[in-house]
Amino acid sequence: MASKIFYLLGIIYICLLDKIHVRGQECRLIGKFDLHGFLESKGHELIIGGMFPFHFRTILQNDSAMEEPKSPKCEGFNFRSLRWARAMIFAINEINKRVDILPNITLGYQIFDTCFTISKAVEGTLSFLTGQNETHPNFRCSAGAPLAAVIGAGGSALSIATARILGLYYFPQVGYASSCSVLSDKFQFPSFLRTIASDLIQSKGIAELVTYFGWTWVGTIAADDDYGKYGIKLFKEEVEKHGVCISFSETLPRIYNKDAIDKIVDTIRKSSANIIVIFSSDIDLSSLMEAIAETNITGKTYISSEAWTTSALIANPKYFHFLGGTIGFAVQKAYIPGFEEFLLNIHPEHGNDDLVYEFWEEAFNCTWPTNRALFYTNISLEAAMAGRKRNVSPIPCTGRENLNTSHNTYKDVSELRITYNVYKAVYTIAHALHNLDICVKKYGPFPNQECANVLDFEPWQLMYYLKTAKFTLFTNESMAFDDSGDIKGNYDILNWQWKDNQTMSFVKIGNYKDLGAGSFDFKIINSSILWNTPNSMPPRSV
Ligand code: TCR
Repeated sequence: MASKIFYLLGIIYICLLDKIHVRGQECRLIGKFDLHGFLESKGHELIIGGMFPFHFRTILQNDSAMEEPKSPKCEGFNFRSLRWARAMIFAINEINKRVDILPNITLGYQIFDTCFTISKAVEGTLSFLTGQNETHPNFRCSAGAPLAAVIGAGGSALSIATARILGLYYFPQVGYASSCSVLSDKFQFPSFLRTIASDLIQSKGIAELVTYFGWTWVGTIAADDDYGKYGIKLFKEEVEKHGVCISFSETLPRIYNKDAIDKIVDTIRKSSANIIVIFSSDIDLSSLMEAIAETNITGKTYISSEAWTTSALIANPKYFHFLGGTIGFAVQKAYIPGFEEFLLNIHPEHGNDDLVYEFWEEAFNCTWPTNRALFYTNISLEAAMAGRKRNVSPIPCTGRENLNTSHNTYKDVSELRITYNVYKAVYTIAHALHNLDICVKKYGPFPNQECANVLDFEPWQLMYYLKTAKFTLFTNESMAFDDSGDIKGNYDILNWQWKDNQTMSFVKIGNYKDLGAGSFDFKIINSSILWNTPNSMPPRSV
């Protein structure tokens, strides 16, 4: 029964591999937010793991064979992914307060930073599964309570790498942004499910859009990862069936390379194709956009894949003159009641968490002395700055900076799409655990009609309940997974229209929905499209 003990929930354990000790031992806390939420413990605890790209990249380190290799540090703070992680915590808090889902279980979380790199994601996965000196997976005891499932790992390349490891143990993983079609292959990724549809559907949709407007000559650009390459491959296969020709196919460099970017810009300039389809994350695309902005290339219409359709990084005023009129696919969005207040309720003084300090410093362009105690003893800013690796602002943070008046992607709740997928992933796991918990003795799904025990189950037992999970979200949207662990694709088609010189608005001009059995609902409202062409008419690309 629910115990009446109140205690502080919401400790986010972001543990480094070299520091993590599982089996209930010490786990170095480098992230701890949300210390102001008091929740009634419902009794036993289960942990959900999470992986998010809080940083854009790892810092390249000098290779030295003379010392023990260290896990690289990361840089480039990613506001958007902090919002995703906070959505995970928000959903967990919501479920913990509910009496109709898991009434006797309190969910906790353990979250790792993938730094947008495969190696960090793999490192996090191994930390989930093992202890410091352990070679055997130990997923029942991670972070003091049993680890039930993992959410993540973000981009497809990262999920593919981590799903191969987790799949060995049939350990449940629920992706929120990994849309690459290969992840549907259950021989390779037996324990992977996702709350985002496979790009198979999106690529078909983009192909349908291209043929709808009669464009027969298009260029393509792909990120140099599984997402970009498979997305463009499927798109090409689809359009070629309709006689569309590919004028050029370029791949974005993974690591910034000026010559490679200049070559792509040159190809775009020389090509007579006016339609350019780009499958890439916004992070990988930003250097190309930066380079195009420095040229006078206009008159092209870009077709965006879901990962950059509503990206604040790309929908930036400095790119408006050539990106207005972009058409893109986007997954369903939702307004999540209470989430905005939850996002704003973040402050470094609520817990001494490196990630929140970093967030604050980046959001307000100021420097917080190394820790709170030092701050209050008036340590000099120079002393605080010494020992910092990243560039810091010479302005000290006061703690009175106001998040309400700052502009950043973290607190922008107007386009909760991947954020909503994270929320769905948490609910999927909670519903599966709940169904496992309410199994009636002698009527269970396992051999001899056995049930599993929610306090001591095997990963494959939870997999059964995840695959069969069916529930309705507060938006009335129903969730269910097919045999590949996929959900049905349902996209908004958005058009980039600038409102003034400050903001780009993403106007819905249609939709593309998988109705099942090979049929799709494709709708476009031509009259609401803004075309960035001299005569404001649809471009021709033949
Ligand atoms: N699938 C991409 C990653 C990704 C993403 C996003 C990243 C998607 N949507 C939005 C940042 C923001 C879709 C992948 O790699 O599978």
